[in-house]
Amino acid sequence: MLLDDTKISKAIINTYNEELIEALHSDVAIVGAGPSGLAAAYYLARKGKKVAIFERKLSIGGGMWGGGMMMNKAVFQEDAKEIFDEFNINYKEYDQGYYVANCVECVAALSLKAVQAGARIFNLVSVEDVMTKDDYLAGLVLNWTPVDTAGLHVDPLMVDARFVLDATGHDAVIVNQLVNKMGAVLKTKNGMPEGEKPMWADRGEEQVVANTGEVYPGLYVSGMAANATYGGQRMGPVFGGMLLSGSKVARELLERL
Ligand code: 48F
Repeated sequence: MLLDDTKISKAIINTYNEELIEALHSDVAIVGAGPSGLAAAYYLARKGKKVAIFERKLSIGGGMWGGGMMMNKAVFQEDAKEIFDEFNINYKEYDQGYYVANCVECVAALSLKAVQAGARIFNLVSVEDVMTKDDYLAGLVLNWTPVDTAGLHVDPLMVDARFVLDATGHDAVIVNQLVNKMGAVLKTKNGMPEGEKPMWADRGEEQVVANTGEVYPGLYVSGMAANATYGGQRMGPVFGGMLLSGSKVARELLERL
């Protein structure tokens, strides 16, 4: 059978466009396909919620590929074991309460489960701005990442969502946009992003779960973005808290949806 070259193009263009049009209105728009965003996407999509993830890089998985200092092993603790089991990720017990998994398997499993549950991932798409209505976060402003990289002056497109999840890691990009652009008052102690505190794995892991939640009407934070917003410690190459945070934010969002 002869393959028609332009039919290949048409298949890509039509299918992608259908998905992008679907993503104009989501239950939850997730910014960042790191471990916390992917875990949240899976738990939401598996309950039938409409989830779109926007990831600025070509690759998804955020900081999980690199383990610790590029040694691609993910350490996690007892509390997170149940979630690693849910994603069918293999691991070994290194010592009592310390488990080690392969980072490549982790990212692959998180992505596969999220996508097969129905979440749509748009990679190479950067969230460059937020969309507000009165005093709630109503949606996101998107552009192709290469537009930014090339410094092109190209206007974006907009999507809306019942809720937005900032899962952008250390930079807490959406939280900071909201504060810098419109002086939004957050649910933090002083109404501002508190900034991430130094390394303390044990405390950071507890805080990342405690800090996960709604930070402004319509906007939730998870993962490292939650600690950057609420002034939690960093925890470095231990990943249990990221998945626990993703699962917690999904539970809270499911109660609201
Ligand atoms: O940083 P990242 O992996 O976030 P996370 O889920 O996990 C943190 C850990 O990887 C690690 C750690 C563990 O102990 O501390 O750092 O909190 O993933 C964040 C993703 O968001 C994307 C970014 O490319 C990355 O894949 N991202 C950041 N800004 C934007 C964005 C943006 N403006 N638009 C779209 N994606």
